[in-house]
Amino acid sequence: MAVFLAMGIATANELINGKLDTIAVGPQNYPTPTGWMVEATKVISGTHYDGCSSEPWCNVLDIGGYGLFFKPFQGSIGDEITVHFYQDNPASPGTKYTLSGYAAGEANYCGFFTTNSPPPQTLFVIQFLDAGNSVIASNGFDLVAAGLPSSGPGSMQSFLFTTPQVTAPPNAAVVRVGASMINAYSTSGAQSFFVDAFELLSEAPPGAPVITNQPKHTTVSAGATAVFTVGVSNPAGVSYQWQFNGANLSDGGKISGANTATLTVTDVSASEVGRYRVRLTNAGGSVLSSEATLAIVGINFYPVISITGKIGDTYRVDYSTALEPATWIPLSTNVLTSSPQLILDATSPGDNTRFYRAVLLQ
Ligand SMILES: [Ca+2]
Repeated sequence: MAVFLAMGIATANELINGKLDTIAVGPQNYPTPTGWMVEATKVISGTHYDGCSSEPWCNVLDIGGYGLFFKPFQGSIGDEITVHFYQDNPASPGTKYTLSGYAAGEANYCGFFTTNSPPPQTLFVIQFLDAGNSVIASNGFDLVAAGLPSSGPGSMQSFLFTTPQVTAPPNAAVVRVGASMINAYSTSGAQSFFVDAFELLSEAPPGAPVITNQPKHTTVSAGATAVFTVGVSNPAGVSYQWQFNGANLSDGGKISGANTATLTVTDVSASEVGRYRVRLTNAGGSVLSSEATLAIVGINFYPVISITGKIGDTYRVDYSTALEPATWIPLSTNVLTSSPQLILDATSPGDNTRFYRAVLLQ
């Protein structure tokens, strides 16, 4: 296993879809990971839409997922291809970051050779942008120098690369991380480069909010209310911004408390199921909570009525929610094909109590 220097790490993965397992067709010709950007250009030909794609055979860790397949063969000497793959997240000055991820090349990948000019580069990248979206600091970590394996996707899972820790400079508003393949060109066969399963970990600066209680995974029944809370040891001057699947929430509809320590989600349905987290900010910096999932569970017990009688006879099953007085409501009419015959009451979970009777029909 090849590693960069790993430093102290404080919080959970800040990336959305860091494992690259959720994919969609965007501006590129083929599916790429959602929540991530791809910028590919060739020196002469210009913008290119097939510099990389999501593929199942370069996936690591989670069965059934995808990794990212970089395509140096789309370039040529003199018309080299450069592919930047990245995700942007909010950052605050003084926060320290490390990026880790899995990577591998194939034996003939151009990045293993330095004879061309300009030479190819194969990097993990951590950049910082200011509020105007201008890059104010750029850190590239050379994967080949760090021991990028050359045995293709099969070698990826043994090579988790972790960058040195870098600090967001003054005026940093955004941290941009990912992988870049620069000045790449076609060689012959077995020449690709792969990445998967990124984690961006941060360490907030002194004075930033300190989380003492992380939001917890929550399971409710459909239509119920879910509550997420975060605890902070230094709450003075802290502002809160809750997120759902990485996007900022605001109050309204089913959501309240989006800018407080407690987020309330009412009338939970499938569209509210997902990942919740909160960003806490004060004058000292900002910190992101770990993710808590919201799930719906419906566990119900269904009564089964057993009728013993003559095969071919017809029974109506009635139910009532009380016995004195009883108001019998027909549930089903059944011709016995066996004895006893079992009849499930799938409508029962709405009532706390039900009584049943079977009536032989003449
Ligand atoms: Ca993956």
